[in-house]
Amino acid sequence: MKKTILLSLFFLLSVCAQVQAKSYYIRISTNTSDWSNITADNVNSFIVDYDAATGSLSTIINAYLASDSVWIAKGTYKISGTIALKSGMIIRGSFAGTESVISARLKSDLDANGLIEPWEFTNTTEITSENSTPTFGAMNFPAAVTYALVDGITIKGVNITSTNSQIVKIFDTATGSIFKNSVVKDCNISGTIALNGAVYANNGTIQNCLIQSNSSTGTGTTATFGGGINATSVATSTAAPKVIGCVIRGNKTTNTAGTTNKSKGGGIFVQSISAALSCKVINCVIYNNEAMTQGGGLYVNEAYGEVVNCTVAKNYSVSTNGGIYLNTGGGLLNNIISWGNISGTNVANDIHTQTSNSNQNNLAYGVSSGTWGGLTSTKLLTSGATADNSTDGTGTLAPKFLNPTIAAGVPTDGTTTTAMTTANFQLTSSSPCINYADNAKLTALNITIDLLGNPRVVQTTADLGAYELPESLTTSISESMFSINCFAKNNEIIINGLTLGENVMIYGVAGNLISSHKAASPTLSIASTRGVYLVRVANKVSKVIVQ
Ligand SMILES: [Ca+2]
Ligand SMILES: [Ca+2]
Repeated sequence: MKKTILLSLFFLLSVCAQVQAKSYYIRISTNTSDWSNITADNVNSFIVDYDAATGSLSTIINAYLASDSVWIAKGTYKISGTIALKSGMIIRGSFAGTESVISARLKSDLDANGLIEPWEFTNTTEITSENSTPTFGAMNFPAAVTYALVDGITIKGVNITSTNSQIVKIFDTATGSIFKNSVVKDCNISGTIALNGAVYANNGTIQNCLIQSNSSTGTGTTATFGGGINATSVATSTAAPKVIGCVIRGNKTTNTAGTTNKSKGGGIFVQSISAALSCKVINCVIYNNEAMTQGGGLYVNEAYGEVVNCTVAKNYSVSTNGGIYLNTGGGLLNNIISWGNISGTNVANDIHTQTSNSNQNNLAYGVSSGTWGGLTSTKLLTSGATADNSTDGTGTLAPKFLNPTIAAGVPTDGTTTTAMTTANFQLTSSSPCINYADNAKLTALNITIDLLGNPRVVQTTADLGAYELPESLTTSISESMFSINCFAKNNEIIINGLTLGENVMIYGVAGNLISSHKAASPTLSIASTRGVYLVRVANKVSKVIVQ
């Protein structure tokens, strides 16, 4: 009996040893000080050198097992094949190589738009391809993989000309998989087959990602669906894909075969196969994207898709329907701002619905020369010719964004590229979109934060679009002045003593919100021009003068 117990114990310990997840800390081989804080036992934790001359990141990671954890230090890494996730595998990047917890990764306003966004890690881990025209995507969450996670990776400049038609793919049965705090930019896919966007999800969650300046170019007679993202549930999907808190900008879908009806959803294409597999797009900003046919920003095909609290602006379609296109069958639009989208020769065109779309509800904001059939909302702010279509969005009925782009469509030169990357579609305090949303639509989806992680409902009612305007200075609780450790230095406002994740708001002296930030470290530096500013943290406010 005793022998049996001992044997059982031995067996149990063996099993435990087998399932022990291993941790791999990868660094650029010449960055020898990276991960010097880690004591590798070479049993369960390893420090791995990457050398571009002798290896590839995909070969390294693909040798790891399910449930292993991969921490990748800063630098540019090349792949010679697709990185294939395994169940439970966690890949995280953008470490300085000194951290021992993931929350210690530094963030900064890399694109200078006044916001420190969830994907803006200071020490970027960038993945690109060894080959200028590879025949493989960068990252796959293969079928039957469950609960794999990618966090803090930038995929840049991967160009595909082959039958593998996406840069990142989450397959239909990749249940619970998450692609978050990551960037996919400057990637191009082309081919004669159906193309499905830089990121193609049949399942899983794409959360807090920047999808920027990707293109999808069909060279055959088959259609292209989505320049930036294609979120499509299929019959075998174990759950529908969700796209939450992303910025999707400067993406383009085209078809060079000359058939204009074959390029849809420049920013994102959404298609749901059933009510049970309804794709969700929530708290996203979709701007300056471009399609040839319909839905320069967003194309919702068939029924069941649900788009909530998104800002869709300055997108362009060569043919018709520059902003949002709801195809027959429709889908739901709720708490949307759609503004400044155009098609053809400068025709205002924000939302196009079909008269058969009977279940769009709540509200939309925008200008359209298209069809508004089925928008049954009693809270439609503006429609048709009555709305404001001023290019800078400052008119009486405009949404009054903080710093929108002026030109529509994808950037064509350095000036429009900078305008896109530095744009800020937060609302200003005079916007008619403030406190105009239907909270119930957010409650139903359990959404409690906005794109930046700030509370989604302020002043009892949510705002339209992806950003909630923080509590204003004039209506807030009593502030205690001069109590924050902050000062001006070299055209920067420096704030010390912050708690991780704490919200920092910068206001002008008139009480207007200039920018909002989330503390990623105890000290926050905010580039500022000359002027007088009010810095608010919680219920404390201090004045700072930048000389
Ligand atoms: Ca930023
Ligand atoms: Ca509000």
